Amino acid sequence: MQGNVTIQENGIKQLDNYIGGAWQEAGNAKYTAVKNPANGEEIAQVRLSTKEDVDLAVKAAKKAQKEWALVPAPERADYLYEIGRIMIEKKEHLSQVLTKEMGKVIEEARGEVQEGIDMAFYMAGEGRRLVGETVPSELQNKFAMSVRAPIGVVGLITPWNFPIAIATWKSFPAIVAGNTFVWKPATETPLMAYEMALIFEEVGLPKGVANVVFGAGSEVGTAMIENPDVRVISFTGSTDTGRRIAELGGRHLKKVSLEMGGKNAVIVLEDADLDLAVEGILWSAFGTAGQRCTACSRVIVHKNVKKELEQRLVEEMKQLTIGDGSDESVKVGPVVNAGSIEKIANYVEIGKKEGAKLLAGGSALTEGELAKGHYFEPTLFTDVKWDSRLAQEEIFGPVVSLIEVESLEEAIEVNNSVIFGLSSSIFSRDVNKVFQAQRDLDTGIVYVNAGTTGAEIHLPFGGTKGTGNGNRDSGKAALDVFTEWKSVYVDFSGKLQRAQIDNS
Ligand code: UN1
Repeated sequence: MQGNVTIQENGIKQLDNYIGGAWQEAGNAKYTAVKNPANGEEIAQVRLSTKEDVDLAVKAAKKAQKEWALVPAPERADYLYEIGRIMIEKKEHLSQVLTKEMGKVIEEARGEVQEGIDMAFYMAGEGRRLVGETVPSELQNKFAMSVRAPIGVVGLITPWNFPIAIATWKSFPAIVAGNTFVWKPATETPLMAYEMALIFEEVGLPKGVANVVFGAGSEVGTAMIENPDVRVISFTGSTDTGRRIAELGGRHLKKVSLEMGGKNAVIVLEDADLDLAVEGILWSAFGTAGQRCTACSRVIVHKNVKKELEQRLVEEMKQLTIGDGSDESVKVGPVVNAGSIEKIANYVEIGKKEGAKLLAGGSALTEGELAKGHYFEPTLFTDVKWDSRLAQEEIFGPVVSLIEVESLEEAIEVNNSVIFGLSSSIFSRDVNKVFQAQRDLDTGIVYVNAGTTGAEIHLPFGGTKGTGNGNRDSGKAALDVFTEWKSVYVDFSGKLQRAQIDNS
């Protein structure tokens, strides 16, 4: 079929960029190995692109954009319907590759691919909406409306933890709105981007609409931001990188949309259904080995149920099977790489020094088969001080900190004390408390009687404060990132009418 990858003698695929509808030649490009975090096996090699590669891709995208913008939006949407259909056909294959390159357990990988499929059909529907407004003019015989206009070439920078879902959150609204894009996936997860490029090619998306450039953020990301023809940068990733992108983007007057860290909490009140709370905490804390922006990393618990919750969590944590995520019975897969293990272990040490009490886990797993991959035990601390580093900083691994409080008001204050504001959750059966919480929790997403993960694609996804910069991925809010509002006035009076003057 399509796709032009060099297969090396040992069977390893060498991934090159997809630019202007063609697969770039290897030339004298440099490559780096992509490894399965579950067992350290090399599964591909990915090109480390240069500024020249980026500029080539932007040029192709710019060339394609003028014509693409003139294709009627419902017709642009037809490509998304087709992409969605092929993703359904390939769902199992994509899920298997996803687990292999990123490590999440296969059931979650299937869920993530489904999230991408959902996004395809949802955004395809936007092709027949892209709603603007018609409003009365203040002057006679004058018509006023606002329309969503495409912006141009957009740059997408996506993370390794949701290598397909987040890419669809950004590329699909970009496509339907009439933009063309250059996408830099994370170097840890290029296979998902390669698979998506194959699908873009298969549906016959006009050349240059979708471009994939592999490589490091420092080289490829920077070149994208500095290229004057890239009008928007949409980024999901770490707070440090996001800050650098905002700074550089600011200098170049780029529209920048950022989705960054989280320090999400589950609040458990004394009237909560504890069985449900335990399930919700385990799923949102240890799913994806805690490597979701939305992962639960704090549990804020009322003092009257603290002991019981601790006991139940410790008990249930023993049931979590850890291992290679392609094994259907495994509940917790590996973390992404050795650097991640080091960071998590470092936070465990910080927690101990800060006086938090370790109730479960706390170590990397290095026995037997697990030694080949990067595994960390699901870890639970209690008696954590709300303002300690353990309770304030993003760890991005399977570590949960329990914090005791005496009231709903205190729980909300503790929840809101972190610099992030992505997701929060409350378990309670008291409708008054629940409504007070959903009003006062300062996060972009609030769950009631569910954990902190599980966002659906037709609602806005994003956070307050240090999690973002006011934009949202997914839902129709995503269109605000990828369109420019244009206000159009049509005067059919045949004379000069001055607004604010001739009608007063
Ligand atoms: C992320 O972790 O960046 O709500 C995305 C969820 C998923 C998306 C997470 N639907 O957990």
